[in-house]
Amino acid sequence: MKGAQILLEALKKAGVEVIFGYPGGQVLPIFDALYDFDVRFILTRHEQGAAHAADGYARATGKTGVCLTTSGPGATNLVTGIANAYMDSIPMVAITGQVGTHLIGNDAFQEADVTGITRPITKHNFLVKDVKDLSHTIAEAFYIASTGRPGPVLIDIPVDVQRAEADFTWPQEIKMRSYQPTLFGHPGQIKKAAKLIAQASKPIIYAGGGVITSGAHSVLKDLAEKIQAPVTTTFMGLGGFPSTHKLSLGMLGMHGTAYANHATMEADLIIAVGARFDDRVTGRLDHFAPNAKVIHIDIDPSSISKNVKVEIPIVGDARNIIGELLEEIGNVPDTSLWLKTVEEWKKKHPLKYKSGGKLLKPQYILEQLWELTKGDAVICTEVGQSQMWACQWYNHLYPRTWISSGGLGTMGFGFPAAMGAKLGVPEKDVFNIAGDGSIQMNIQELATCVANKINVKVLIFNNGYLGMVRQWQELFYKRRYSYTPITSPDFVKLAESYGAVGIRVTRKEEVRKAIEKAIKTDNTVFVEFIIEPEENVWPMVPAGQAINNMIDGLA
Ligand SMILES: Cc1ncc(C[n+]2csc(CCOP(=O)(O)OP(=O)(O)O)c2C)c(N)n1
Repeated sequence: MKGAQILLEALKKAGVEVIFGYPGGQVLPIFDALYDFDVRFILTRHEQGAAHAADGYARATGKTGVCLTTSGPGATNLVTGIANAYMDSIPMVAITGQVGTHLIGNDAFQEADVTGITRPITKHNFLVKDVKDLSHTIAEAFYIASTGRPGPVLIDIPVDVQRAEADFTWPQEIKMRSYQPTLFGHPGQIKKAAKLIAQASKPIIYAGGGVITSGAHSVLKDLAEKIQAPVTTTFMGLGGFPSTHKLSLGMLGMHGTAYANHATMEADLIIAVGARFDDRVTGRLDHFAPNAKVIHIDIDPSSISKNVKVEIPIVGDARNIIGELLEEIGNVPDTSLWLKTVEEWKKKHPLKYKSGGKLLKPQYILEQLWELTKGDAVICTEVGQSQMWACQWYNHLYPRTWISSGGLGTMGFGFPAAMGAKLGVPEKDVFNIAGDGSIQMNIQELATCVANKINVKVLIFNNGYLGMVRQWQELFYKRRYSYTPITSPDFVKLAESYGAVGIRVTRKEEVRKAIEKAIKTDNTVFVEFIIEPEENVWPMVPAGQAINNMIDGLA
């Protein structure tokens, strides 16, 4: 077989159902092979869209997302999408064409050193120089991307390798001496953890994206209920524990709930599961949770004690380890007083916003969206205030229904990610919550949606500003709104010009009807809500402060 055919056969063996990408000179042999190959190919309108769509597909399904582009600019246009997947530990295989092997290093037309460029933002990358290595490399790439702490893997394939011939082989099993993720917890550590849990009086569970990745949501609930510990999730962990549960504290950190932040700071034991103590969560590190001992369950040993010193690390898969812990725990702590204190915080510092007034409130829109979907939809977002309101004002109940750029905070992620998610779970309603700034970053994907009948519902919260930056300027730069007011096209006409549907909403009474119409419409829909321009996200922990040092403009 030719290299290009080997690639496609290998993708099929790896279970790939959909590829997002864009053609060009150095992938012509692959596109020629694709012409009559039985796999769904989605031609995006920008390579960045392809990377984010593969990422959204992966988050919605748990499978590895795949994108394919040409060399040079095609490959460099993937960079943000790869970095985004890397920061959020999303399994992705990115395939790029490369100039012929004899030209590499020559500054050839559309040559870019993409393995060099992506080394710090991939879990691993490969340059395939011999067609005989191709199928095995692809098998390894999928194995690396999807196991351990998942992440993006890039395979760069020179055009002559795509044309060269070799036998197709597919390994039954991948074994790599240098890469063997630990799956089960060390029994000694599990015992120690169970003991510490029994002695705690103010425990909390701090659950991150690893809960979603490992499918630990149901055992996590068992653990929380067994030891009667409140649960706070990170941004990446939303949906890992139902936010309507009595023990739920919602999200912690910079825009977390006040009660999650107070509980974290007061806790005497933090059970961290698949979370990495990033700065948006910890705030000022030397003030973080001063009285807490920490049990840290994580599949990636390099994240243990990286930011916060840990008493009991347990390396392995979160679902396995929680299962092991559940078996080991005999005595459970008495947390009744602690839960009472938490309830008081919840009563004293609920999430709130000022309703009334003429202008639309974004929080109200999200409450209506929740009422209409009851947590069953997939909620994707762009980045900014609208993203934070979507964390706070929509109840996240199920894993893989929250798709948002956490670590990198990439404006322009949500729309293509929603497209990928909808292809992965077509039976679900998929929404993208967008600011008027972010949506303009990958708006070209409207054409991809319409051409492929991918019906995503984009709710644009139009405040006329790059709102989150404006909020910081308001609070910390004396309201000097330097280049944050932003104009937009007529989103309704724009959607219509692409063959999609556009709706504009200015009044509260229209909100519910508009969302209902969007859900019923068998097409991509842009719903533009003209919202209060200077609404802020509260509470907020100013950068560099301890997380119980919150400001709340409504207090
Ligand atoms: C690609 C990219 N560029 C810049 C930023 C910095 N940034 C963070 S939030 C934000 C404003 C987002 O504005 P908008 O999309 O209108 O959403 P809003 O905050 O108003 O809800 C900006 C510019 C970013 N996160 N990503």
